[in-house]
Amino acid sequence: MPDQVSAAPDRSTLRLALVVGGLVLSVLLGFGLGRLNAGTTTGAGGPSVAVDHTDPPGTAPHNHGTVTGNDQGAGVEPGGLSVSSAGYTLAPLTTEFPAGRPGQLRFQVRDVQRRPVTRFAVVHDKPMHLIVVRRDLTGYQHLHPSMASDGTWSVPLTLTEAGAWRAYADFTVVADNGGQTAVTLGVDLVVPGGYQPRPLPEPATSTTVDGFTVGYQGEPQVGATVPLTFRVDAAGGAAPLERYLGAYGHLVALREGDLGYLHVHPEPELVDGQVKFWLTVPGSGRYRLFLDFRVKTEVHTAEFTLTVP
Ligand SMILES: [Cu+2]
Repeated sequence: MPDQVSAAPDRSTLRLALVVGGLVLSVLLGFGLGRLNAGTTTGAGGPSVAVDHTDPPGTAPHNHGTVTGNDQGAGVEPGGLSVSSAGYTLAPLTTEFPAGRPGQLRFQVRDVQRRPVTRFAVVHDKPMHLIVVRRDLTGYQHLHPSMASDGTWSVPLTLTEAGAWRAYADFTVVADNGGQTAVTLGVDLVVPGGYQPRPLPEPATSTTVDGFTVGYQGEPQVGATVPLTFRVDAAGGAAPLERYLGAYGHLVALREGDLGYLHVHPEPELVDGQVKFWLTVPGSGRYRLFLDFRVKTEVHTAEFTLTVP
């Protein structure tokens, strides 16, 4: 699998392992924690949930690229809150888009010497995952830009309505020594015009999209890693889910208020036909969940509002 481009554990992984058990477990979320923790406990059972407060914000939740095939990682902060983290800076070439007109988002990831980065690890089938959402959490898009040899990424992008939008670049850099650093950086894009923000929909554990009914079970709570199990039904019963980007589902949670970014991945196989994630939320509040799933080669996104008490 492309996920397995990652080689030996890197320094941050080892550091995570070293601090296990010693530090506060006010964990954010884990990637694939289910492989380490068979139960519904606080997630103290594996190195992936160790929290190192010296980690640069935004890096720890995205260590899924650093361990072979394991998607391990957890962090103390959501990603995407900063344009610069772990020595890498997200540099968009344009940030203004006309409402509803097809455009092109171009950007580079630059290192501390301001050189464009050109070596990225393939994680979940892609070297770059780009999430775009308006600041009222509408208009979600999950895109995969392509990179020119000079390190400039580009992707067609249409921002339908006026307002401030958030773009997240979720990637893993490969350093000259082979070490890998997973980072999610965020930057605002702007669409001039009259902004009509929409209120966040009421919390619900079931929704419909493109003729599918999607629901989940599980009760996320602060400081605990809990399972979240999604079921997708079509008219005739359970929908035949297909792998998309190497997994049966991709879940992004965005926090209301600061748009902190949590990217969670499921267990590698379906569980009773359902997609099972392990989620740890950083604090109480409201989140918008975006579940990408694929049926008959088409990708759909189900959205839920989640309130964490
Ligand atoms: Cu992606």
